[in-house]
Amino acid sequence: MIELFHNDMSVCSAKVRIVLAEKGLGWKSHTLNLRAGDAQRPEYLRLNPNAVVPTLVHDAKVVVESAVICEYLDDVWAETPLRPGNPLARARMRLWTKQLDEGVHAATGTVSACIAFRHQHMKKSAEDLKRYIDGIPQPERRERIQKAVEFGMDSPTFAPALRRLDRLIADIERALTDSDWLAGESYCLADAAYTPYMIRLEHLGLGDMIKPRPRIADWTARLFARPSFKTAVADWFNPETLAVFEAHRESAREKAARILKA
Ligand SMILES: N[C@@H](CCC(=O)N[C@@H](CS)C(=O)NCC(=O)O)C(=O)O
Repeated sequence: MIELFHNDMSVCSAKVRIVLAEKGLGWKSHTLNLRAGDAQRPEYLRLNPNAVVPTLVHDAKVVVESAVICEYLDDVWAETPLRPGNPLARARMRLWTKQLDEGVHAATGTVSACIAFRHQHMKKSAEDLKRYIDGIPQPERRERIQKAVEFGMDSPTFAPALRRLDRLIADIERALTDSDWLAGESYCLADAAYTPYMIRLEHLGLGDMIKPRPRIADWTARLFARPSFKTAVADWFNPETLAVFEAHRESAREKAARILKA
């Protein structure tokens, strides 16, 4: 029995749903409303003390951290492998998933909050907003979200996060010179992991980073054409969240163009 505690448009949740879909596994869904602070409720903190989604519960065993969950799924359902068999290709795969955890995910969170999610937070009462921010257990994440809500795209964290993502896109473009997929000739956990981050860039109005780079444009088209993209990502799009992205897309596109040209 597989249960997933997740959120419809969270990138880390989508990453795990893609792996479940690629492996053809059935699972029971428990959705959390992150903006309402569901991940900070005591009953959820008992599963995941980091107050984040996703959390996997497999036969009553709890696994947290999306990269760890994906490897766990690949270990348990090894007959449909999503990690390269070749040790060097597997090392390349892990370098990609490692950098997601070491900066790319935080940069995506910053950019998303500065452009779009702050507008959802700002609808809360001052008291609820304070309770939400104070409830973020990691001081670094707490400060990032606080600044994003207060300053939006003028936050001192916005431009460095945007540049980090632009560097990522350039790195992916280079990597795809040698192979069709991130770690070699077959689709693997690294390709699955980056898929939600690529669609997030488009949602935020940052697709111009991808368009002029032909290999990454082709790679994202192939990622988005996979059946797992429909069932694990697109079918979970939340119309209210999409409307927030849409409302701020043009100003984000303009601001990003100015920052990246400088
Ligand atoms: N390193 C964690 C990061 C998880 C994370 O940051 N999740 C976000 C959504 S993508 C979250 O739950 N945020 C809580 C919130 O917005 O309150 C993982 O990979 O599982």
